[in-house]
Amino acid sequence: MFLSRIWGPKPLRHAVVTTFHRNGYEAYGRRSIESFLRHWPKDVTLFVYAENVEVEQRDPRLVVMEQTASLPKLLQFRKEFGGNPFANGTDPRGKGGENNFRWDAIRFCNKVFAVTDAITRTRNQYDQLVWLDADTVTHTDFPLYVLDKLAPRNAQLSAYLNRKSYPECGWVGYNLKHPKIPEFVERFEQMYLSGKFLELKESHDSFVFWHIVKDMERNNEAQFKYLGSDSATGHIFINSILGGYLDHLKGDRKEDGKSRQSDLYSSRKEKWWR
Ligand SMILES: [Mn+2]
Repeated sequence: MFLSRIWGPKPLRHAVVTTFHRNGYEAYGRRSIESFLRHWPKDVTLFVYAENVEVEQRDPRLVVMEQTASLPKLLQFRKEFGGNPFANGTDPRGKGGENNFRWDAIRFCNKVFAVTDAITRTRNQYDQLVWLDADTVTHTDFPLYVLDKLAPRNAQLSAYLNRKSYPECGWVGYNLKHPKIPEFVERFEQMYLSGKFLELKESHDSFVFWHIVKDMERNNEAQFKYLGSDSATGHIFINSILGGYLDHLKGDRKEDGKSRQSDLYSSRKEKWWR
């Protein structure tokens, strides 16, 4: 045990990042942070970009940043596209109607600019940065070895929950030591800032992420680690290894504080799910 600590591979250093606004903090963010502090390994840091809300928890593992002061590119994007209906839920091709999340770049770009800023900020001190949606609850102690196992390694730039269509980006692990990570950051930001998102079939963060990583994979710029399944549809997060430790309260599950039994592909043994 001690010898492997001395002579074995250096343990990975992990950080986590999330964001929420005032209502999000009250509805799920507060609980998400509390459950993180209770159940995650003691040396994992949580970075939070908080929009117009004071986070009440205090902990050495919790770093809270004020969103608008920290993310000038997010403000720039909102200023430029805030009044554009095609960045606010309207299908630029006129087929998908209005108020559809698929074309709501303004709503989901918070995640994009928070994660790109966090990658840049944490790149020198950590090995893996995990994007974790704030509408998640950690229900069971999350062991460090599982976090290590989930992490992208070597040529893998990211580890994500793939499924039949665009991935589930409630959890995305980034390999901060990958040589192409600064380029990924640049591409993710520029897809939005340049207006190129308007040319894609959909423009929420998960679709744009998918577009970039598939392109990088095709061009042999990077490899990826698949945490989901290409044949899976629906609620892949809680049906993956992550469901043993976390729940993801998608949509109206936020009101129940828990996902539904019918969200599970097959029954899970953990106490949370019984
Ligand atoms: Mn979510």
